[in-house]
Amino acid sequence: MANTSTVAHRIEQLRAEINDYNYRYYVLDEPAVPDAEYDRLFRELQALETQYPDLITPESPTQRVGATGETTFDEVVHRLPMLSLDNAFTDEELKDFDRRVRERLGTDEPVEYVCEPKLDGLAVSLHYENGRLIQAATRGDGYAGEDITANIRTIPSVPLMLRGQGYPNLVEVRGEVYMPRAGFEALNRRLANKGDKTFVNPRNAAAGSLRQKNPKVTARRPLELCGYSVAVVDEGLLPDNHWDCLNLIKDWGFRINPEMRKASGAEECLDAYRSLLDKRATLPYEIDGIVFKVNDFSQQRTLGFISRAPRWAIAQKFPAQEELTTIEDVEFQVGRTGAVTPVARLRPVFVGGVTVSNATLHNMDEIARLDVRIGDTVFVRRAGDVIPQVVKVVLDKRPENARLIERPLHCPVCGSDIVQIEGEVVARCSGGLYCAAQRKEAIKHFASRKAMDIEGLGDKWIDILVEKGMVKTVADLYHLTVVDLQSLERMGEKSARNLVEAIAASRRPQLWRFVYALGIREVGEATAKSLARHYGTLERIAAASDDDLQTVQDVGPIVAGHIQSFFNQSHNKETIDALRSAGVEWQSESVDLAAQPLAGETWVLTGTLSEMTRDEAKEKLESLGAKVAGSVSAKTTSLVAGAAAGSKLTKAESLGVKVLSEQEFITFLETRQQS
Ligand code: 5U1
Repeated sequence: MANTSTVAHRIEQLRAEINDYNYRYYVLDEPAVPDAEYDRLFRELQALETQYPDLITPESPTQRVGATGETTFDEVVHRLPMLSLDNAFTDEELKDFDRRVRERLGTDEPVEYVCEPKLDGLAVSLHYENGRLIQAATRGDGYAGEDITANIRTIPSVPLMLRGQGYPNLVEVRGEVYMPRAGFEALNRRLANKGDKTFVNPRNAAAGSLRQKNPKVTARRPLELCGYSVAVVDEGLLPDNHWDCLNLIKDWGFRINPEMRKASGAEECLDAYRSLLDKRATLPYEIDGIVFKVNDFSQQRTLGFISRAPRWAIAQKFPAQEELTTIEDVEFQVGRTGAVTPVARLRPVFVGGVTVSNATLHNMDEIARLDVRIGDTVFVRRAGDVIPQVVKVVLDKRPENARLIERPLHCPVCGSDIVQIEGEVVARCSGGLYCAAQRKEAIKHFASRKAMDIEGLGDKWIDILVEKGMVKTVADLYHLTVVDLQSLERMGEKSARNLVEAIAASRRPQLWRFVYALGIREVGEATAKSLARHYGTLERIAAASDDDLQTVQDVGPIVAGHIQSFFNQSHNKETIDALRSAGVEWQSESVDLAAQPLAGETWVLTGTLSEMTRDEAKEKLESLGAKVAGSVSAKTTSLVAGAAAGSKLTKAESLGVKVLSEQEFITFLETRQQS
């Protein structure tokens, strides 16, 4: 490229294109180009800017990191204080708030509110002059915060330059910086692998990331910004209500929360609270409540402020996801593969909406990393559907008689030695199937819903059958008689008959279920399906070489090793033979992948299905060769939308993905299964 004006033009073109792709990705949640294409454009821009450094501007998307040096943390006095929010902890408190609002406005009519998720992050203020980001500050004490401009610039969803032309010359946008769950978990894994301290929750991780002096460190942290209000504005007009204002800042390039909605009166606010609470665990970020704001700005002005909080807004809180409790004891449990896991017995505590009295401590390395002892006061965290975790010890509260946790030398169930192979974090009981715990767990796994699906054979019955010596291996299940079962306490004739019938009904499983039921280490449902589809018969899986196994989807060297060692052990071969002799006949599968009607397609299921369960729908699709994914992307072939489908449906529609109602899906399956 010869002359500078052609180069300048190309640079402008690239910046506009990259900014647009960023906007679509971070604000609209609609990626418009594959990552590779984005990277190509970005590298082209970087190369041109390296060649022509005079053409670099601070707003260029290549200049997020380091362009303004180190973070200064200088004091920034807010031109308008950054207020806090009053809280409502009950429905009654929310209704009282709404009643006060109507009294002050002198109206009996329902008031219109905007309901927004309250993100669990940090409030920040961003100043733009002639569209350019000139300063970013933390909330601080509400009156003055700290200058974090260099750090904020590294967050990809923060516009360095506002979009369009219609923005005021001077404007302050406020919002929340937060760390999405997936990024938080990946960051903590990374820190733990390096032996560094991990963060207790995404909020602390976001705060720690913004507190960095070196913006390069912040740039490596997966932060996002969501805008929620406009504060100081010069020479520009804003809409007359909050809802339109949020949509306006979206046009300027800010991400706003896609879950926000309007509500008329307190009852609709409470509906919004309940539906957001239901959705909480499925959101990709953490929220600690919902904020209700009077929509109309003139009504907001009439209502005014009281001390440091507006009278026109309130946050209704969700149950806390972290609480303090004490570790009363630590026990060691033995799993299906002999893994010995320390489990903390806790003083029961209500956290994340349930009462928690146990939490896994994973392994001895984790105990050392947390420096946890019996008697300690700890933070317990339960976010979404995640199992409760001990995330931090409060050292100041450690009692003098706190006891160190020692790994037992012998299995607490069978007394065999516990061994820990060098380089492995997990310690295992060496008792194998001699150990009742391992036998019990292996049988529970074999009978479970996703494996052989033996209805009525719950964990309690398996415990009893193993303890009484009636079942030693999974094959013994198929020899149980009604008379045997009736001898058990609280097992009537009808239940015994039902159970024998349920066991008999499991005799012809699909191959993948049988492979999964065998309990081979690290062979989960998806890997079992891949193996069954790839090899078609159990004999072929058992005979496959290490290299060949690694050509199967999801199978790497470790899993291939586990599969081979499983089939090489004589007691496993004996169990498979015994199952065959007991009449269990697993079904071979077609291995002609290309012949499967949905081969190469990716489907997503969302909403509530009424005619079948999600698992049944997934199984049907997979049996036709489709992959079933958990989220919608440009790669999705079709989406099945059941009742009350939400954001996945919206995303699929915006990406032009084919959408089928449940009825259309059933018709589709019928035609496919006939053909
Ligand atoms: N979504 C949202 N979070 N949040 C926090 N809106 C919002 N508004 C706030 C705060 C502190 O304050 C204004 C109502 C003043």
